[in-house]
Amino acid sequence: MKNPDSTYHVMGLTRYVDDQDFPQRGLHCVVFFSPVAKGKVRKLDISRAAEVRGVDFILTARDIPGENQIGGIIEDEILMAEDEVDFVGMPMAAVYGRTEEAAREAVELIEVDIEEETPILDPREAYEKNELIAPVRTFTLGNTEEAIAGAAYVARGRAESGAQEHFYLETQATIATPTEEGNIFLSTGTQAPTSVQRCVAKVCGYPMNKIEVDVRRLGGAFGGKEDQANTWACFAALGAQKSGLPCRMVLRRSEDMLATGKRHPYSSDFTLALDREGKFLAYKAMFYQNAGAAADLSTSVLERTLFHATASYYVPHVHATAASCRTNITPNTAFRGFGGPQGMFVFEAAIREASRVSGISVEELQRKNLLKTGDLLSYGQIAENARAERCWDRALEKYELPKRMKAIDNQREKEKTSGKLERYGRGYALMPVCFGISFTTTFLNQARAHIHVYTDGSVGVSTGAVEMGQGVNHKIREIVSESFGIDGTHIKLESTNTTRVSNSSPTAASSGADFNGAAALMACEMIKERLFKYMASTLECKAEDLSLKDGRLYQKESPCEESWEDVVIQAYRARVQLSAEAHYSTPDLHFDKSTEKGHPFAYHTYGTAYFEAEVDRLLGTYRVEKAYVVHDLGRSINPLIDLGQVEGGMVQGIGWLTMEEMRYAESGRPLTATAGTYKMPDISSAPVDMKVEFLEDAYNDRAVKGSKAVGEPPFMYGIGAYWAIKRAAGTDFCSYTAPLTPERLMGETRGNRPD
Ligand code: QUE
Ligand code: MOS
Repeated sequence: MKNPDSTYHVMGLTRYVDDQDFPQRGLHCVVFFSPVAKGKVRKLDISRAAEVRGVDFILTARDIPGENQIGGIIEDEILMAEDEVDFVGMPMAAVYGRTEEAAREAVELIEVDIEEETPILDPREAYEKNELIAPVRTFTLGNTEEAIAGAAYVARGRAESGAQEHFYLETQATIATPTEEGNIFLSTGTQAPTSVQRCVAKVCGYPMNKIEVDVRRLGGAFGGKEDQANTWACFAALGAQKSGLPCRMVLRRSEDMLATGKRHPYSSDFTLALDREGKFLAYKAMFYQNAGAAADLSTSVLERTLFHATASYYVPHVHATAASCRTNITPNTAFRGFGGPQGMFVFEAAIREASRVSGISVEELQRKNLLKTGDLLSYGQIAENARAERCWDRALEKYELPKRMKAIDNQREKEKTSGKLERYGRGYALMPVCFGISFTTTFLNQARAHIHVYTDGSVGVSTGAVEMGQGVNHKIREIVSESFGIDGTHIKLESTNTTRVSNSSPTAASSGADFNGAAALMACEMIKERLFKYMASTLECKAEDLSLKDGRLYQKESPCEESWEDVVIQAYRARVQLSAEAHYSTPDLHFDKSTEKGHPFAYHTYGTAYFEAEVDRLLGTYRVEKAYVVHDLGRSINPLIDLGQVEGGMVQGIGWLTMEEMRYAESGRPLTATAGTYKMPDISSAPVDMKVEFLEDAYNDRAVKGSKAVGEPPFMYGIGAYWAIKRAAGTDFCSYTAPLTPERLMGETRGNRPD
């Protein structure tokens, strides 16, 4: 079934937050950001700004009626600075004007005097100074030291991965409208409507029931609107609360890039021990996460790094420690993969180092150690129905990879023997992915759906899922359409609204369709059961014999007189309830943080990607030419949507490790916080030749209708592109540092390590 959203997107008819009509009398909020990364606030003078024509009022920390506190997991983040500033881009004051221009003019006139202190930018330095967001965590399995002592080869090294800007097309945006009795309605761009509701209530000093959050759709999010939408919703709400007028808060691109958190940079140490045949024996790792100035979701991100520390491989002895380190940059946040990519990147680096010290090829090490069904993971869960080997082997066969790899190896051999380097070098890499599906915070694995069948047979569906371009609404439409046996055009996906579906988890962790789709299916079943019971009584047949298909009622295999619409109106007249609410919670999940063991994931998603890259060794430029993937999606609910997720995720992953570089001056000021200074991957950086096969015969009995979650896992394929480029340049074993920008690659080919 075609996703109707695609038509509206292409025609430019889709409406985002700032496309709504905004009343002329409404206020526009513009925030004043700290220009300093760390220091004591001596003076914050808003007097000149307040005199600007068209400015109604300016709020600072002490004007907040509720709490100046927006921390979600840990209460360590304030909305506006008080006596100190912790990062460049920290909100210090909010100006509310009759026009955006007036508010911007006023912001320029705010004066601050900040006693500057030396900021901490490096997570290792923060760790040394004991600047930790939370106590370190360690996952252990077996006896690592003993295994390392008895190993044939031991590889040691260090790996670095960088930040990543989400670059959602729609910047952070909220319109807050006061309704009666001081209540506030927020139309906002968030992945977590309940989180916005809770946060705004706290800052406004209200109970949650006075705040209604409504989300139609987002123009992209990628994790960047999970916790970080709260801040901007609070500013809009505060303005509406104080003035009684609608209030609009929409960030400019440069403000968004300056003030919102990114993917966490990591600096990591690894030790990988193997036996003579190349079997992994033990893995030791220490991860230093650059959390930024406050916790945000960092501790959960850190946890996922540990869950994915050994990537797609079985390692019998593991000792992985991770520290969330407080620094003076924007609090970093969720970003597709949520710490998983950072962990897996380090392990893939360890494999390269292991290949260097053992002389065993990277691909042999990878294939030999892939997870198998029954393998025990460091966190106590056993890999069930592991499809790592199936995906790998299928990729080799389907894309004739041994032949391809051989041809590239031959060029390299020729260069080695002749001692003459060609200008253009080619390289390949395989990247297996295994990603655990579920929120690792167990209680978040729940969702609700509310379905109305109207008397004309049309259907309205509300869930806690937020549509952000990933197609979750359409997947749910497909599920409802199949269950009721009616065409998708009769089914409307309502906005995500906290008054219709409450206490929703963020749409995150790749599980929006899993949970909300399952809840929607349950609600459909409840309504169907009532309809069949009633129709069985009028038709004098058994309810079990009735079904709905092609817009019609069926008794056993034969169509009845009654269409779907007839059934609905007859049931209504017989006073049958035509609405249902259902609650889904993922079964069998548990995790004990005191032992770091349990069963945190409903299942794992697997896949393998093969990359070929070409490097111009003279210029340091490169192209990722081929990306061939075999991905396990279970039984896809909508293959076209899933294909888009796999391709898009992969390109985003390539961007993270190759061209996207967030740089900071020593003062802590970001140097690349504009669209003009930060290089995003685009259509021309996508692999020219991209092929994706979904693993066949791959039904998954742990998610709705046999499907598998798709959002995050493909991101990590991008790691393979990094290694393909390095091999093409002949620097595969030289400095495991990302992003691999052309200038870094040049440095590496010249033998100097820029880092
Ligand atoms: C992927 C994940 C998680 C996630 C987001 C992802 C995850 C998780 C959370 C989380 C935890 C606590 C919160 C919250 C979200 O988010 O595992 O809002 O308060 O626990 O993209 O795996
Ligand atoms: Mo998350 S990184 O919002 O799935």
